[in-house]
Amino acid sequence: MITAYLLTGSNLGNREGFLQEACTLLSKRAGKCKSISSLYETAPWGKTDQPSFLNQAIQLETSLSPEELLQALLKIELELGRTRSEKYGPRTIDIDILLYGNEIIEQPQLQIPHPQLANRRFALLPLFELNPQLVHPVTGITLEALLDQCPDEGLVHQLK
Ligand code: PH2
Ligand code: MG
Ligand code: MG
Repeated sequence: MITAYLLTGSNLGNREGFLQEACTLLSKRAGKCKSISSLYETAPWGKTDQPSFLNQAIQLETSLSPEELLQALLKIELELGRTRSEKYGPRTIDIDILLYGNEIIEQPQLQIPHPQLANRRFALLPLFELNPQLVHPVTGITLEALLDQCPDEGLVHQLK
């Protein structure tokens, strides 16, 4: 069993409903959701002229390989109405792998840790809520220091 950390996000339709559905489907197909962060209302990052996001981090205990996990996430995204048109554009659901144990994976379709993790306060804060002890597997920098150094000044508001 490996502990992976995922980030779900939605900025279209019933955002909270999509995040909940994603959790339900993850529990059925990908492993056990050991802990789930608060919901965070977050300013859109990368492409700012779109609705704000709800984001949530999930600690998942999984026996799937990273590639199997990615395939399971993509399938859930499709089932929840995800379409891909523009980079960083609006979506009903996005499920990203932030960390998979301490593994480092550099493939065209799969990069772990998530390559933008250190640049995204909307990912770092929910992750910090779940496990403040985490260390970035590539740089060895603690999550706390990553948050201190994070250049992203977008709003990240903890809801519930
Ligand atoms: N995801 C993106 C692009 N921008 N902004 C926020 N606040 N939250 C996201 O999950 C997000 C984003 C691409 O995956
Ligand atoms: Mg994403
Ligand atoms: Mg994604």
